[in-house]
Amino acid sequence: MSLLEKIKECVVQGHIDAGSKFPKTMQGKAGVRELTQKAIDEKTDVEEILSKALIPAMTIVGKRYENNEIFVPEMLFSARAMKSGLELIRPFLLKGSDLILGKVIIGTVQGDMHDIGKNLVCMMLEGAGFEIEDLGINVPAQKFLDAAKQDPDALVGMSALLTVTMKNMKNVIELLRDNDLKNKVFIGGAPVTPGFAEEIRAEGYAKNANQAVREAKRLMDISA
Ligand code: B12
Repeated sequence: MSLLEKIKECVVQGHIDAGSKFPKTMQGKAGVRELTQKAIDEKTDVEEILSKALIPAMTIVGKRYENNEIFVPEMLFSARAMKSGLELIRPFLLKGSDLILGKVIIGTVQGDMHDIGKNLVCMMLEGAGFEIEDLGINVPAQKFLDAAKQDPDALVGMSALLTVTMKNMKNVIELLRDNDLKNKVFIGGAPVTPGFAEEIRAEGYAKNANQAVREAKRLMDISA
């Protein structure tokens, strides 16, 4: 098994590091933390660690959950394992420009606790030179409105991972427009589609963190 495959397997299994007690079968063995560090030390491209190990692992976890092979606690261990890898990668994604391209206000909409994807989008945007105001998870529409009022030129980014919380994106956009705010909005998250973005009149959509950077630049009229 290659190093990237090992990292992926550890995220799928929810094995954070050698000191972790979960899962029992992996106790004492190197986990996501040690293996990701090893990959970094070996000068593996961090984008590759993300795209070939960490992100696909979460897709597998999602499928296993859907098939009732694992349940919420296991999904949570995988999320923690993923975060331990992301922490190590973060400094590399942030070593961007000193130039501030613009500001992005971002959050996961009300009712939704998923933040791994949003955090990754934040890291990439920050690395590309955007200033980030991260409102966190479970963010009520009013909080988006208050932040947008403070920064009428900022982009507003929203994340949703649940089909039931996607509709809250629409509420935020309506609240912004009812208050005559013109902040451009871009959205993302696994169940979000370009069609949905169009339907709720979001100006932008991106399916991953790299595209989120491109989309933020497009919305701010910044050439690549
Ligand atoms: C990890 C996880 C959890 C963790 C979250 C931990 C955390 N801190 O985030 C925990 C265990 C807490 C959890 C809980 C639940 N989860 Co969950 N979870 C997942 C899982 C496995 C992975 C999500 C993830 O991190 N993916 C990796 C990241 C990198 O990808 P991403 O989030 O899609 O983000 C990328 C893009 O979408 C985009 N993007 C994301 N946000 C934004 C924002 C902007 C502005 C832009 C431009 C782009 C963008 O860029 C990101 C980076 O590339 C998914 C399965 C899946 N395949 O998505 C299920 C999943 C989302 N969960 C699901 C469910 C059902 C739940 C629960 C309801 C389970 C329960 N019964 O309690 C709860 C809900 C809690 C709540 N109220 O939010 C379902 C949702 C089904 C649906 N259609 O609604 C899924 C799809 C699993 C499944 N296959 O059934 N979950």
